[in-house]
Amino acid sequence: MSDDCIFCAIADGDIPGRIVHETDTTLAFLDANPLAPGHTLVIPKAHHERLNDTPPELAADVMTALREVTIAVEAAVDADASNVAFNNGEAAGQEVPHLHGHVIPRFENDGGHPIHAIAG
Ligand code: D5M
Repeated sequence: MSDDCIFCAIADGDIPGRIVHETDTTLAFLDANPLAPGHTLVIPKAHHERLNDTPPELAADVMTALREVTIAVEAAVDADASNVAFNNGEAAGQEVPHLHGHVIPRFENDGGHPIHAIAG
């Protein structure tokens, strides 16, 4: 838990999140500013700012959760594909300093390039 971290607050149940998946070490919830229907974030429950300072076993847990969430979200919104991405550090566009992977559903001919939108 890190004071003033909005994603820690969601993980602790102190502020609401639209939670779609949970394991002992990870949580997934809908993005508050979705770039596509079903845009979901996957976080470690423990506070780590970015991939570089996340313990390898926990990073593996996040990747496993990302895979499960990607499969479920694509099915839920009938997507054709998805962008699965991290903004890893402020200069790379990371706005919330608690590691999170984006799952952004994509559709044939959707005309968007959300990987650019999340990278700021
Ligand atoms: O992405 C940060 C993402 O976090 C951005 O897509 C909005 C989302 N966000 C911010 N606050 C919330 C809350 N409270 N619930 C759900 N989603 C939220 P980044 O990669 O850091 O630019």
